[in-house]
Amino acid sequence: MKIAIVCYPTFGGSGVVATELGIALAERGHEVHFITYQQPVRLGLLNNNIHFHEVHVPKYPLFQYQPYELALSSKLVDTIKQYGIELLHVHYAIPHAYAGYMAKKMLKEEDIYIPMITTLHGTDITLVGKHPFYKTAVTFSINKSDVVTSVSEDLKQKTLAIFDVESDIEVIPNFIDSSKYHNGFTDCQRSLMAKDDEKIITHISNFREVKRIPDVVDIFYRVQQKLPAKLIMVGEGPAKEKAERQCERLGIEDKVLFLGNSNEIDRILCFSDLFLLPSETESFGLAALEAMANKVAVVSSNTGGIPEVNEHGVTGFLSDVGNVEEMAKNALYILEDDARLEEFKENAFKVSKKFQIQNILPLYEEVYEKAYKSRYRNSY
Ligand code: GMT
Repeated sequence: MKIAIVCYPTFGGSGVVATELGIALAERGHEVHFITYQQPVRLGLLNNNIHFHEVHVPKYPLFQYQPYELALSSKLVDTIKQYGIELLHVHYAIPHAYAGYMAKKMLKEEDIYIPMITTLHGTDITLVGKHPFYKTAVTFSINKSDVVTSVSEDLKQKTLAIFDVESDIEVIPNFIDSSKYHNGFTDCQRSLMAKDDEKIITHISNFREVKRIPDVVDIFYRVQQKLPAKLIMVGEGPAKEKAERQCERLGIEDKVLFLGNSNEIDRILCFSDLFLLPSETESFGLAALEAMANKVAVVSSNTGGIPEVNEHGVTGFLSDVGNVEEMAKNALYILEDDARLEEFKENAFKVSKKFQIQNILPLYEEVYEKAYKSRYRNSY
């Protein structure tokens, strides 16, 4: 099938999922066209089955805001026509589903019927999407999608509660491709990061407020008072600088490494013992799943879809948002006994297998088939 994928090309979870999905579809023989404003960061080399089309938004002095949706929908129409694309899959409702619907409408004028799948990822619903300034348009674009998928049951329920959704929502969880994680790197050099007796705790995110970065530092501060440990912070975002200052204030700056964005998170997770995800809201928690696939136990909040990934007492522990005292206690419980730590790590790995790409990809292919078959009956 010829599939166009629209996503954010950045390090955010939705962009990562869209990119990995596109790569996997291409490996299965589909022709995949990424359409976005920049080559997705997780996308490596392009080939016969993987194409990238950049959306350009020309600057004009009159515009206070560049009309990205307009440029995107034009690009979609042109690319779909040029390559005979059969299906459009947009990741993150805002503004992709809206632009996708416009493209679908324009193409219909030329008797081209293209089904649109919208995958909801989280903040497009729980934070941004429900804002009264966006809600009407987001509801409209969800209802005009031919298939709507959400990355967790929790996100599905929240979408149904917040929006007046007429269409059914299929839950297709996020996935990992563990063939990409070797975990036996000959260069998994833990000694570069920490001393032998130190445990390594990791956090990976885009350092936005919703991730509760101060809680990550606070939990680590409590843990390192009881056992030798290092904290590795991976990612960039608005909350990073404040976290650096918080570490200085607490006098733990020599125990915390801020690595910035990385395309090699498996190398970092390879020497990590514990992953922290104390988020305010999290529709799924892809970073936690990636940690688990690399045999890393998880201490997290119990918000949103995280309980669908991190199993309490099995792969790690879950606490109420903001309960840093309990999260630190749970982290210590896992870390202070080597045999117990090993058990949590193994469990994390085992549970992550449920989310193997081989199990999830056919679910997407199924909805593609369904949407394609009913393309003439779709909503316009
Ligand atoms: O919050 C992020 O890390 C980025 C955001 C995005 O849309 O790029 O992530 C959301 O989508 C991910 C992939 O489906 C989920 O794993 C994250 O839980 C979700 N983030 C939130 O709900 C806050």
